[in-house]
Amino acid sequence: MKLYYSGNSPYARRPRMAIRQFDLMDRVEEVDAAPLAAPDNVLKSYGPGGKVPGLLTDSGAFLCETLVILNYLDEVSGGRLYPAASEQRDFAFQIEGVASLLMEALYYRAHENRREASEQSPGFIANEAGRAARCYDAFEGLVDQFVEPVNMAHLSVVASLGYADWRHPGDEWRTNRPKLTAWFDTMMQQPASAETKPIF
Ligand SMILES: N[C@@H](CCC(=O)N[C@@H](CS)C(=O)NCC(=O)O)C(=O)O
Repeated sequence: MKLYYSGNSPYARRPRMAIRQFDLMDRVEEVDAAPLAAPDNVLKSYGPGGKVPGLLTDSGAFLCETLVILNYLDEVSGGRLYPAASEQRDFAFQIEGVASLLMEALYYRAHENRREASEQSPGFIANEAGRAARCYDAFEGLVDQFVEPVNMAHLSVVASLGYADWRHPGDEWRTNRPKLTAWFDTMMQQPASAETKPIF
């Protein structure tokens, strides 16, 4: 299998963390697909999206969308990415859903921020900033329940918060969120987090 990624992509970071945390390094080869904007980028030959992450399976299917890829890797790993017990599994999916929507809110706000001032929508930026703040608060409220062993939802939270550090330092998500801050610092000591953190 081949996992197409680009260096600082927060979305691609999630399957990259998964293959490290859940011992899939010998099953999945990582391929750096940058620069994504190149007209002849290989991703466009595999499907219409042209985005990372993308997973080329051993049967030749090309999977796009982070959550689809993580679901596939969970199967490949024999169910190691998420808890087996239904209550814990449901909770992990709840957390991962919030991590995903946080990442999306951060991603589109970052793009909006980079547009010419005359093209920006202050309303859009404020709405997405508010959504992100609610996600940070939700995690601060739930982090006591992020118990060992590490699962994919935990890694997705780390990826989203790491992306906030890179693209939205002004959010200062650590302020008044001491439990989330301490948990994040501990998680960053794990190889899956440390080896994939964005460089900026
Ligand atoms: N919904 C997608 C989003 C993936 C995404 O937006 N990836 C960005 C990099 S972080 C990308 O490939 N951008 C290239 C482009 O927009 O052409 C997912 O969950 O995987």
